[in-house]
Amino acid sequence: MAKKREITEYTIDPAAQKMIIRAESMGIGTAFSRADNMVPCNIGAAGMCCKQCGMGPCRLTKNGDVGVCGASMDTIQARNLTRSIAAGSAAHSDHGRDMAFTLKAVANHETEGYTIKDVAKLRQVASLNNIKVEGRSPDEIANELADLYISQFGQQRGVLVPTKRATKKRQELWRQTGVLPRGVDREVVEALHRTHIGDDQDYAHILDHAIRTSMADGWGGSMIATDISDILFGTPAPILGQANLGVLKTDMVNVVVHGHEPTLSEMIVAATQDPEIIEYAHAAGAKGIQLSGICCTANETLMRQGIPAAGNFLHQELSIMTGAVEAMVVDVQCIMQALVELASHFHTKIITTSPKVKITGATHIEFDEHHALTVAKNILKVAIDNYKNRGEIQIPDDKEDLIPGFSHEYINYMLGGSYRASFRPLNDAIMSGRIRGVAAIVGCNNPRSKQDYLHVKVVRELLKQDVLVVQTGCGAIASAKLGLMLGEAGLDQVGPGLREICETIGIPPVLHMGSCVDNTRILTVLTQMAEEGGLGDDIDQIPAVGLAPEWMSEKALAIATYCVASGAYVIFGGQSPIGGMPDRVKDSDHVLNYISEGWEKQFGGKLEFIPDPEEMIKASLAHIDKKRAALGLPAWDPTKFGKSGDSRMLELEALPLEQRREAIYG
Ligand code: NFS
Repeated sequence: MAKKREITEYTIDPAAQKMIIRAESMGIGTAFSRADNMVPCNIGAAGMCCKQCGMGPCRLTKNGDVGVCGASMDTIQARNLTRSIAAGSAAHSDHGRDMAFTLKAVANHETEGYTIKDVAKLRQVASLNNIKVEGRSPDEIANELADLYISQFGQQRGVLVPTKRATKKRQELWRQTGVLPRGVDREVVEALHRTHIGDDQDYAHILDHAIRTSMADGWGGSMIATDISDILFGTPAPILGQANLGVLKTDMVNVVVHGHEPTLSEMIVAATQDPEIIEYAHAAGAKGIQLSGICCTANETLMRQGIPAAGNFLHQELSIMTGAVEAMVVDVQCIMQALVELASHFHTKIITTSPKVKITGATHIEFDEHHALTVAKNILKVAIDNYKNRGEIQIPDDKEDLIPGFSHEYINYMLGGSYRASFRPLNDAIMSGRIRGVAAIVGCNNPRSKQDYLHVKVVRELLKQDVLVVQTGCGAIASAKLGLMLGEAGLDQVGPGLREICETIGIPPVLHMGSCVDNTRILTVLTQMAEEGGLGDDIDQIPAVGLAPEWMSEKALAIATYCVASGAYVIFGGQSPIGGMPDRVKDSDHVLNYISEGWEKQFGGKLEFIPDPEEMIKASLAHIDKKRAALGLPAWDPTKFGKSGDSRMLELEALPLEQRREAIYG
């Protein structure tokens, strides 16, 4: 039975609540109301339905049921999960491929508007890949690097080159378990082949290929995407930004960029600064152009340019509900088809730009890197021309400042400065127990759970327990909207040991590390922590955990799987897509157990689905403490720390002079 939830059950974000109320008063549906009306199929939701061929769909609902071809529950669940992981890996990796083509075109001066912004990163990445840098121009280096990276997608034999950045031990483990990815496309194609009717039928064997497919993403396409984005647009470093719908402006042309690939959004950023465009906006009666982002496009432009984020996944419709958006410009991934119908109630133009993504009823202005700046300017002119059509607007005033931009290079630098950049201080802080462990809290919003609630609940609780939090994707925007990413703003809510570290280094307790493809930055940080020493010799020994409390996309499943392959314990909230119905159907939990215990035996990492946030937090802390104990580190003790840093300074300042001297000099 469909059940309508209260507004406060939809989201904890006050800006979102206001826009949902507006939608309801206008009789407009949103993902929240559609989720209420759409009762999910419980058999499909548990991964117990196979629709891979025309003899079905086969729904296995009783003990011993098999499909028409004889496929067992285990095989069907393994196929379903593997296909999702293949789709997620394909999406990230195709993004990486486009970045590689753009790098090639930039190196050959075939593009308009792009340059190689970060030559230092180009040289560093080239050196990592044994490409000669001495005595060569950036274009020459970029040409060779682009060729190498383009070749990774169609490579048939050998090993993807980014896998060589893992620890030696991990590479050896991958070799022994036979999961080293050979080529990005090859692994995705093989995943689809193996899960076709009548192919691979041993569920463990299918799932081990799911590992290899996901690695083609994390240690392949996504890592390539991050490398090239940094080379072309600059490696992120801390910068001031803002987040939430309050960033939209009443007296400016609001253009919202939504999707994933920074090639388009970076050029739109550049075009907004063009005098001709600014003049065009003034002539239309606007004070200028206010650019903001949604989803990972928001993260890309926020991290590098400080362009404000209008919100995360569930804000795409809500930003249009303000009535103040002249154009929403989208490229690929996480774009709801509902946008066009929703926009028809307002003046907003939905502009698709990718040759891969068209939406019926949207305006298509195809993006082409060879004329990037011209296309970006044309898009902005369409938005400006639309300013006069604005009706009644309602922009919530909710917004928060934040400091994003914590690339792995910057984290390394901030810990030791230019001359002794190193992960040593972070490792030391974990070893001493000031920092209990590290949690990467990432992933989507899902309208089936209260927007941002699980993200923020888990983040807040782990911070209190001295766990340093790093974030990407829509999870990062959730914390940004709540003000947890601004220097000392969140520090009164964190444990004493973690507070000391944040005060000493001058960082927020929650570090924004970028978009979802930038989860590869987290792999890099963990690898460098392992190599630094003191925390074991591989990722699976580090007191760390990965969480995606509100996941919904297949990309999230791909990320989870490559993190497991890398040795991480990954916890997802919500429902498992292969959860089975162990209470009703005996043995419908083999796959669920295999991706947990089975993968842990092989890779030291595991994937689990834990819907209850309290249990999620408990499991995270138990894992962190177990890893601390295995390393022989002191058990976490919150009473030991907090007597240094800013809090100690404040205490001393409050003392009379004599006592202060006494306290300092003894
Ligand atoms: Ni990630 Fe980015 Fe957000 Fe989920 Fe979608 S935007 S790639 S998939 S919804 S975190």
